[in-house]
Amino acid sequence: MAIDLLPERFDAAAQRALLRDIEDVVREAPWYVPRMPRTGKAFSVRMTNCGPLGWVSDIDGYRYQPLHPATGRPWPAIPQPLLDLWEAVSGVEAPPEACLVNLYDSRARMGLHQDRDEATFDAPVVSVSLGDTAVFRIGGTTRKGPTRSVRLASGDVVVFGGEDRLAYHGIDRIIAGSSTLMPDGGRINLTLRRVTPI
Ligand code: MD3
Ligand code: FE
Repeated sequence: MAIDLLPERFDAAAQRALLRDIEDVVREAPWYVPRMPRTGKAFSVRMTNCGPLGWVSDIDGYRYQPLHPATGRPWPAIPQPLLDLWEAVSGVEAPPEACLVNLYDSRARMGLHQDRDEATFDAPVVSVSLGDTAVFRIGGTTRKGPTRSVRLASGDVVVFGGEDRLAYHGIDRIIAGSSTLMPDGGRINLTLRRVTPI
């Protein structure tokens, strides 16, 4: 499987519908500021989640939990278009358990990292980009070694599985003004994941 890029998997109308679904999620589960473990330094990205489990990061560490860290309420359900996408592209029978929602303004970045807080790496991570184009970087499974740069535009879907499930990756920058989907600009990325073994 490795990396499967599906350009504009969501057309303009589907992007607007998905953005409305995410606005509903954010009303129930407001954006929070993730912080680095130990140092407490704030991320430049704002986050929320939907699904049974949500990824959170604070001074105590990274983890998945069933409740919003600020409201104490369960995360809202994953919107149906995302469940349909997972069924179509993941190759996994079981539904996703977590959908992390990342919000980037034009200055936000995400440093090179691996996603390894899940108890299983068998299922792929499925990513959906909305709004301004991101300059995404992906390398191999060690921090050193070559990387390549890929632009992720609104409506693009990427499936990261197989040997690339543990690839180092990050967001170098956001290209301001590259999309009109979000009234104030910026980018939203959705990542669908399995957290526990199937
Ligand atoms: C490759 N998000 O939430 S999505 C993250 O655009 C994250 O917000 C970025 O990295 C974003 O952890 C990149 C693409 C992505 C997501 C997960 C991956 C690529 C991945 C997991 C393994 C390999
Ligand atoms: Fe990641």
